Amino acid sequence: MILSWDSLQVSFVKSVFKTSKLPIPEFPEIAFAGRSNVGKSSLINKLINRRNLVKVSGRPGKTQSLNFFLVEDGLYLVDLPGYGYAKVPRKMKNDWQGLISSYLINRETLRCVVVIVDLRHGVKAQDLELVTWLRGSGVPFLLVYTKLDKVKKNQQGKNAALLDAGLGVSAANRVLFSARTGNGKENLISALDHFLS
Ligand SMILES: Nc1nc2c(ncn2[C@@H]2O[C@H](COP(=O)(O)OP(=O)(O)OP(=O)(O)O)[C@@H](O)[C@H]2O)c(=O)[nH]1
Ligand SMILES: [Mg+2]
Repeated sequence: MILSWDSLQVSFVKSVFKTSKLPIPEFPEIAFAGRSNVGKSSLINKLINRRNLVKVSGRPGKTQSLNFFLVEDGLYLVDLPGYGYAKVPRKMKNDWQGLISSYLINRETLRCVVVIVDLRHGVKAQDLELVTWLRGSGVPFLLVYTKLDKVKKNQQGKNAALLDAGLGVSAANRVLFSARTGNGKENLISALDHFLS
């Protein structure tokens, strides 16, 4: 599927809190996962050139449902709730986990899960857990190390190498990105196109 990512028609479709409410799987899908506050929603906004179509906040735990966005009548982008936010009650946490893992495993139209990690931090247990689980489950994923603008130039490569080693990926299989500057957007797009083609 060939898309020009520059001037896309994107519309919000729905927020989903239950597996039974998922939209019909009629289009290829890309889902965005990562810790609370890592920048999932910001990354999607940058990707589609929209300032705030996807709600962004300084408050972790902003996105609490699976939010579906339709791109050009032919692709769903799915903003997932973040993990690792301690203040969420345990019962709710389990419900989310159930919803998200069943979505990721069963969604036949899901082409790729973009796993977003903060380039400033080392590997977090939950990131490794997710990546390991996706690998074991055969769900295709792409790692994106974000907030590149927050890391000094001479530190960027070192941080990325530590994440690569900790998560078990090669430099060819991840993308460095900044939602603030748009740095890395071209690489992200070509990586995504690969999953969509
Ligand atoms: N400097 C910088 N800030 C960023 C970047 N990406 C996101 N942020 C900021 O990080 C905060 C969280 O961004 P969100 O996009 O809401 O993060 P999220 O992962 O969707 O968060 P939840 O929905 O709560 O899980 C906001 O204050 C963003 O402006 C980036 O690349 N660089
Ligand atoms: Mg969000």
